[in-house]
Amino acid sequence: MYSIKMRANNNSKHISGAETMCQFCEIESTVKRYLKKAFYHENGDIDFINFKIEKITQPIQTLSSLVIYQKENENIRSLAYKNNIKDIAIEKALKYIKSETIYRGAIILCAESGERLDTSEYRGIRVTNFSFKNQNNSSILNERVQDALAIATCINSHESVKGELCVSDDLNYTIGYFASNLLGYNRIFNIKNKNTRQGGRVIFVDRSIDIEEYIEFLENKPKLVVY
Ligand code: PML
Ligand code: MG
Repeated sequence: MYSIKMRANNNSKHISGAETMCQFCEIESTVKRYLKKAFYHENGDIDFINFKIEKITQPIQTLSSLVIYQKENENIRSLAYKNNIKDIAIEKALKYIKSETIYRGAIILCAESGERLDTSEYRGIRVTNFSFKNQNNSSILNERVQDALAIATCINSHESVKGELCVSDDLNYTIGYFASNLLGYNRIFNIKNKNTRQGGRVIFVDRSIDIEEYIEFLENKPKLVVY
């Protein structure tokens, strides 16, 4: 297996990114797919693209996918409340999501105080070295949802994680989600207005988490998410 990572910018501003793990024979088609994604992205033209392709040498950990739920009027605060994530942490998360900075990865906050615990500054922590296997051929699982579900499953598989909030930074994609190990992957419709890049991913954790070990798991441990 090989890990493939792509990120593309314009004027140093993040436009598009993608990652997966695949077999040798799938590298070419995956790179082509990612080239297309980067060069024809609704977020705009790009002037820089970076690919990283690495052979996987570590053993792959298998994770069972979170279950998907979708309700008309899902509410971020009530989902967060059920996971013991405090209002102050949600306010902080929404500030990061609505800020001008476009992070490539996730921000990690203390679920109690809202204090930021990772030190990745403007980059954010990116979940990489994962792939998704759809055993059910479920119809709502387009490529975007598969990716989001895989990332959410990896993020929420750690016992010290209380939940995650995600709002797409794609200009016109208005479905986001709140995920937790307890409540699954809850899609939230109209989480943002159209025509804005405001978005991001925030992970809420217990302060006792071994943050270095958790980040190592998210970024480097090979993970296979099975749905
Ligand atoms: C993204 O790809 O920009 C994040 C999408 C998150 C929501 C996916 C969904 O459930 O529709
Ligand atoms: Mg995006």
